[in-house]
Amino acid sequence: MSRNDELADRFEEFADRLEATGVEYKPQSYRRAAENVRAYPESVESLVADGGDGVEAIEGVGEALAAKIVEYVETGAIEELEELRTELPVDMATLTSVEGVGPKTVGTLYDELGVEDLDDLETVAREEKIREISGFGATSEENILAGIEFARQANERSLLGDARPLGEALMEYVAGGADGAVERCELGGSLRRWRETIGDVDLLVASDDPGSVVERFTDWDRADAVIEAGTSKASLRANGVRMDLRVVVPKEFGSALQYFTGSRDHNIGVRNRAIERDLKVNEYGVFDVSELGSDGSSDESDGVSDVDDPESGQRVGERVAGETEAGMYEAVDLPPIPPELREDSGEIDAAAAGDLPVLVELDAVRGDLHVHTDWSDGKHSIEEMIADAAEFGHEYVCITDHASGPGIVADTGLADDDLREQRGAIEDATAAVDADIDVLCGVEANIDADGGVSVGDEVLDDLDLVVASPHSGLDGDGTDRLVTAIEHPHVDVIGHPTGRYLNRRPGLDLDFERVAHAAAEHGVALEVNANPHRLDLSGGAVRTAIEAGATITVDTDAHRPASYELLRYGVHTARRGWAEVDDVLNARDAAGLRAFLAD
Ligand code: DGT
Ligand code: CA
Ligand code: CA
Ligand code: ZN
Repeated sequence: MSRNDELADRFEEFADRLEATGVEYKPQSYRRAAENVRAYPESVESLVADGGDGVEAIEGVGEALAAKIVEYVETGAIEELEELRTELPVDMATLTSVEGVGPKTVGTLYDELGVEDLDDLETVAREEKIREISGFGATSEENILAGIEFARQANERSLLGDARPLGEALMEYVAGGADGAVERCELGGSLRRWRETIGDVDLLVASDDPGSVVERFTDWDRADAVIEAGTSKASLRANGVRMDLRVVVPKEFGSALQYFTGSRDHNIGVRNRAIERDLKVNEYGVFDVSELGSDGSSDESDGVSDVDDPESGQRVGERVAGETEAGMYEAVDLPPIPPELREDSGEIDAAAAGDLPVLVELDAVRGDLHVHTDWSDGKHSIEEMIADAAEFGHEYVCITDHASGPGIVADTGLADDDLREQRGAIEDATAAVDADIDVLCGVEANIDADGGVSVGDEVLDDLDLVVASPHSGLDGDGTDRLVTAIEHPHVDVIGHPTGRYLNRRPGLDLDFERVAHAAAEHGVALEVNANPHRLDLSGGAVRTAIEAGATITVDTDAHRPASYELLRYGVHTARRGWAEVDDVLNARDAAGLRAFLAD
């Protein structure tokens, strides 16, 4: 998380707390400032360093907010926010993570029932006290109770989109130690496998001087607390995320990286292959134990072990690999397996048979087919979104503003007449932007409860591309609904097919195999929405889609130019679904894309 993101989070919390105490208008200006700070291309630190006035260059930041930014950058806290926290001692972020609980509700529940955290909320909901407060009923109480359980599981894990930048910042910092102690440095664990949520961040370092690496790690200025620090291991907490460091000697780096990348079940598969070959695999290396007794124990070591090392018994027999990860796999007669596949879902058999997929790469994606502008709920003009897509390197972009309908914020969705008018505006903007990019004219229509699409046929007929997405009624079985939308003659892409929101709501129940087969049959692409809150389709669903013969598309659903950068989360999610370049619609060139759309 960048400093701008941290500050934006503080401003959002500010807004929530003001709103909870009934303050009007002001919360809106904090939210707007939060959004602009998040999207601002320069870091607030550098703006502050340039002199206090620099931060006022950010839209929506006047004198008062500028002072708070300076205060935050200089002291790491905002006094007024601390006061608000004391006044209303509630766990705002966790409570509002319960679907259906907003800041106002948090304020009311605190005033009426003294609710401070999730446990309190659960207690009063179970005791049926919420329904007695005016404005609440039995239904909202039941919804809250259902939301609590989901929020509880969810709050334990961070989003990939938050943990990844945080992990990368830590890695860069640790690797940048001036004394050259770090020989290699990599992120491991679920972060390296690009899982959609992350329990903790694992950082692995190769060094002959673990002490100085541990010291640098624990000195990180973004750490809120050091949890523990040993001779070659340490843990800290930053932005609510636990981060583990492990330092190993360079010749064991490959085996340690393989081990700490996981998944656990994948590693068990690798270990079993090793046993069949009279080898022993662990975090220290691959060892030939054919000369040893059947229990694999031996006093012999490779010289690395010492009496202080309780694990030294793990370094037994003749060492045959460990320096590189590729060498680890080679020792058990396997090609290297990409981290995204290491989930014990057939990847070892596929690797052994020479059937590993050649996974799609970020660079292969040529365009974004799901982009919003200020015509609906985006924040930037058509022209800006086109120009920035070109700058990002895209060969084409499709403007897909929301059509009006349920689940779309009032007044932001476009009626049929607006869509007709927008077509001309997109053509004008395309002409005005001085960039070599192909612009398609599309829409994001709603999929109604019965699978109908919220835009007239005549308008749909005129558009280059139609994304249809579910935005409301996101519980219960949605299979028929999606299949009906797929069968619609004008629909080209199903956007965020399940409607899930990570850590908030699970989305539609789907017989996804049926959906995937329908999509394959009707030539409709299924989206991997790259927004880190969604990652919808999931990796598992991508795999089902591809096995059914369906095409996927990886899009950002950008509401601002900075969001084009989120594409990587979608691509790695597609890779977790074994996607190859030919499976991905927007990896085709513009002619190939248009041929798909014309079919
Ligand atoms: P997370 O942090 O919950 O998102 O998931 P991971 O996969 O990052 O798990 P973590 O941080 O507990 O451990 C990192 C890797 O280390 C894990 O993927 C596999 C390996 N590992 C950790 N503990 C064990 C263990 O008890 N047995 C085995 N076989 N591997 C382990
Ligand atoms: Ca981890
Ligand atoms: Ca860990
Ligand atoms: Zn959208």
